[in-house]
Amino acid sequence: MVAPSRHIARFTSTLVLVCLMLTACAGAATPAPSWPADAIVVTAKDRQFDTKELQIKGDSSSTLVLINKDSDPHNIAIRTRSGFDGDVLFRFDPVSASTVVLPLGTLPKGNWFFLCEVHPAMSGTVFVY
Ligand SMILES: [Cu+2]
Repeated sequence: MVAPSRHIARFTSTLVLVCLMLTACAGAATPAPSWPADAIVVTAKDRQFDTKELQIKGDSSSTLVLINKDSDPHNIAIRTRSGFDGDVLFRFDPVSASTVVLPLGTLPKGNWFFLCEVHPAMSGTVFVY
């Protein structure tokens, strides 16, 4: 028969061990992405963007969020002309089935164009005001 004090000691050490394991697991988990309330959020699903027009404040740097729900890779490139013409104002490499949060920087005011470089039919206009 184990003395009650040894019982408590064993229970306490087991509890400490479980807590340490839980802490280690929580630390290893990838945190859910978060973004500012005024971020430009675009969702890609079934090879379509959920918007054809992005309205972006030109005076301050803003944040772009792409939520890609497809296993297909998608990205967003902002260019001064439609398709692959004109200058690139912003782009990032395509991602699959994930959410990316990126600083847009300060874009020049004007009417621009965006597209997915993998699926150019996924496109729209950008209004920087
Ligand atoms: Cu795409």
